[in-house]
Amino acid sequence: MNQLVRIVAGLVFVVTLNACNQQDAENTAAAVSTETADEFVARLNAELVELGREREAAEWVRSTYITLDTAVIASAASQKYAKWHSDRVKQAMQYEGQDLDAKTRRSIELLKLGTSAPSPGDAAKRKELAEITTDIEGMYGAGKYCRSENNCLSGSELEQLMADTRDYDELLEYWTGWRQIAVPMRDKYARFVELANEGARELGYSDLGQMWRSNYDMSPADFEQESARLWDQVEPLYDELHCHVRAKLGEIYGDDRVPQNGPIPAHLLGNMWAQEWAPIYDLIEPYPGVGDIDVDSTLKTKNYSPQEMVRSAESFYVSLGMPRLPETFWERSQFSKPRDREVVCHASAWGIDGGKDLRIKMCIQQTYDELRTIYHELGHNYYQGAYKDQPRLFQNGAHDGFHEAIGDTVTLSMTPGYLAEVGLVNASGEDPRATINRQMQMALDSIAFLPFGKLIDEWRWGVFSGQITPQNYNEAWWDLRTKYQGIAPPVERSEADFDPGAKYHIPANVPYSRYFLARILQFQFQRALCEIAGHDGGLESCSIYGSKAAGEKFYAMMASGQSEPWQDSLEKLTGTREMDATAIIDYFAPLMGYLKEQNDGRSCGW
Ligand code: X8Z
Ligand code: ZN
Repeated sequence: MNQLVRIVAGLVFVVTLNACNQQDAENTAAAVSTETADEFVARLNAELVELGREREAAEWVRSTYITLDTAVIASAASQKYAKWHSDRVKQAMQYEGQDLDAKTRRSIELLKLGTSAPSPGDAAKRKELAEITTDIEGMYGAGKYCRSENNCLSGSELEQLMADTRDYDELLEYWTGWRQIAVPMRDKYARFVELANEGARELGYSDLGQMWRSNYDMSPADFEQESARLWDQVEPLYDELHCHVRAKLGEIYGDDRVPQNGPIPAHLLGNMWAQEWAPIYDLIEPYPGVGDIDVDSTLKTKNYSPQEMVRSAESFYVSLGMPRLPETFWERSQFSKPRDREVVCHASAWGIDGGKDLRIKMCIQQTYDELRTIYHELGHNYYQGAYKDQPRLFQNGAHDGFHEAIGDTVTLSMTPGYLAEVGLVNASGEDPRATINRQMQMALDSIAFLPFGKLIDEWRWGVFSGQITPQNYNEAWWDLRTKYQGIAPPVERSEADFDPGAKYHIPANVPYSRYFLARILQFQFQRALCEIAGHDGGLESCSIYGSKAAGEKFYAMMASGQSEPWQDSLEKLTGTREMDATAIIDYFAPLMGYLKEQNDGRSCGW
């Protein structure tokens, strides 16, 4: 049997492929009582190695070829893993209360947490859950909005149009059009919640949200507080950015469409979900034309191929002393959207065969946004490669936010200096106005993202705990969107809609707090790495490109995987055991000065 840790859009879950049939699992179950806990853990790790291949192959084929048949294959593989998981968690209970070695105890705890959708023990329910999860992710992947009979747009095409279009009504059409794909998911999602909650309760959690919050080496209640604390730290940055962007959009679309004392219409921010706003940089650019940061046009003029864009990211990691990607990465990855079939375009990185068979799955377009996503995805692949010698149960990020933060950290080093060095922009001289321009471009992604990153799981925590019910799914969603992001739906929504389902991570059931944590950790990592690299000057001007010393320390942390509490890993790299937003605050200090000046006299808030 063999196990794989797969990261799908950042989702890291222990995926097992059962080479043995149910009979085998039961036979082994009968034999466990004589096993010591250490022997049991050794067996789990060995079984996981064995289990991996079939499930991973099924998942890969399903994601790169969405058909009825691949749904059958993927859901069968998922059921096998779920059965193995329930059996082994039950067996593990016999070690409760025993005095165990710390690594053994951790392994057993991680076994329990090794799925984001635990199945009930009942076989019929297990089947139902596997079919629903496969089905709704497929509905998302194959989702389309048809403007007319022969003119249908896929999710990634609509995403690009949201980034490129500035016309209010056209944007509205794409925004509402895409959300139609989620309507049929509503009932299935409600049933998914019931089943996965039942699975979580069988594992001893009060609901699935509590189980998700248990994966951070602290109590679920402490984690909730921790994420609230981090949000409090960064909220003032967001408020300034929101205020300024709203004013600019008001100038463009008119104050009747963008009221200057209320939330921003959600379709005007350059992104289908208003989660990252860099595409509207052209509308917000503080000093027009100062400093060349137009990577999009270089990619187009030089006609970069998807492979060349990926090579550029690989070269960055190699410059830190990390290995080249294996030849099989180039043979087996999906870089472009196939013309003849449906695929899940949402970017993901795969560490198949315990990190020996690395792949990405993307539908790469020639844009700077996509280039940064590639650097992000390779962060996952390099992490997977770095911890490949750990036992399977430890082959994971220190916590899931670490997994997201590796590539995010690297993107901070894509400074104008770096981009000029690799020929993606022209070299520009020192000009403080160029710094503000670049910071604005970055803040439109990094800072704009923070409330979104926070609220997605807050909605799900409410859904899983029963505080949010199917009768108010959509209303609760928009309440959180308005509370945190200060945005509002541009047309009336109702409970006939299911807007959460139009965001990939909901139908794909990928926990989202990881991205919120990563957007804070990346700056903390960067501060530590820049110090090691001997950077002189403000954090915003630091690129660790070419620093073997920084790379070595980074890779050492990555190689630990999830073998120790994340606080230990963080301390080794940064000298502190706490996640902390002061680095992001320091980083954007120059921009904050500019924003405060601009917002002077405006009335902010919504
Ligand atoms: O899902 C992703 C990555 C895959 S791990 C492309 N991200 C989140 C999203 O797209 O919503 C990266 C940023 C946040
Ligand atoms: Zn990711």
